[in-house]
Amino acid sequence: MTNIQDILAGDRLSLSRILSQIENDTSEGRSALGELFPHTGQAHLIGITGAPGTGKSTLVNQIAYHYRHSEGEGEPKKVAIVAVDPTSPFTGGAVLGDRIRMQSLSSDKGVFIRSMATRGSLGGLANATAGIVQAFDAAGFEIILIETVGAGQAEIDIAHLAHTTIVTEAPGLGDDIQAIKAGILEIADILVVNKADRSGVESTERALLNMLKLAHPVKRIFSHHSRPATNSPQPSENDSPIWIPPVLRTVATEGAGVPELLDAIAKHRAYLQETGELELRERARLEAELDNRLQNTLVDRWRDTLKSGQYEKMLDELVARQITPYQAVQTLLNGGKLK
Ligand SMILES: Nc1nc2c(ncn2[C@@H]2O[C@H](COP(=O)(O)OP(=O)(O)OP(=O)(O)O)[C@@H](O)[C@H]2O)c(=O)[nH]1
Ligand SMILES: [Mg+2]
Repeated sequence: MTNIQDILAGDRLSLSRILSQIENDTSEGRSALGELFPHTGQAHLIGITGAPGTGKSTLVNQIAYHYRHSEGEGEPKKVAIVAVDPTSPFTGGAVLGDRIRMQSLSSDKGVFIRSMATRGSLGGLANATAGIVQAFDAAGFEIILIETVGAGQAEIDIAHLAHTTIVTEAPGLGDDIQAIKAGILEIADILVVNKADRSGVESTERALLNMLKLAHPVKRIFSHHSRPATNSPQPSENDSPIWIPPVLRTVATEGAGVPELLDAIAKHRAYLQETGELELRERARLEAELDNRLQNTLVDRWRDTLKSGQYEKMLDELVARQITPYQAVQTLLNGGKLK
């Protein structure tokens, strides 16, 4: 059995073991989460999402490295990294890009890297990720970086886990920057144009700024124009500060721009705290998890009550246009009889 005290005390082996139990949603994992949960709520959760290949993993490694090595008061922060559905091996690019730094990460006891496989339902992945993040939080990791790929519902769900969401872009991924659609821009607290060593940075930056103007209310646009663009909270007309997502440049392979990125993260956290938004996000986050788990549990329970083939039969009838989707739902919920 897991010794919860060992995990709370930061024992890596116990933590690693329980992460697998949580990921597989076993009863041991569930009961451990039950004991760990009261110890959560301390970590700053940072989501990093963006199109494939924009350099998220490399950037995440650099962010972790800088949290471990930047000069600051006190001990360096403990950092956990959760890579959700990495399409390329997590450290692949980064190890090639910056061998020495990343070696120092993998031997650093203050860093824990966990890759998650995509399996099961969307909701399942979001729940498993939420559980993993809670375990890291309870184990005393102060910074938790969550990397997801793309702009699908899974990323949006997982982004809702985070306090600060960073969306990455890279020049040359086509003028079809629409790849990051308005949906993903809405969740962005910080926009990063990575691979700033490549040509086309300016046009990518410009495209992002234009999309920001479209995505944000008039008041924000006004404020954007009337003040120098900074990433600090800015007073709006009614004097409650508003956050304008800054657009930053990085070269993740070299670490350029990463200190400024850490700065923007700190400013965003301060903004969340000062405005009370942190509590609101915390509440929304837990509500999303509650909702998600409730839906999954209800649907699972209900599926268990279906006779085998009943669902498929209903789908066949639906495809054959014999019933409507609404009728199909009614029928399934009514034990197979059309009301
Ligand atoms: N020139 C340049 N290359 C970079 C930069 N950042 C990352 N790369 C390279 O881009 C490639 C992809 O980097 P990753 O960090 O794996 O990108 P990712 O977004 O995590 O990729 P997926 O997880 O597969 O979506 C690797 O070869 C990196 O070395 C950068 O700032 N400049
Ligand atoms: Mg990656």
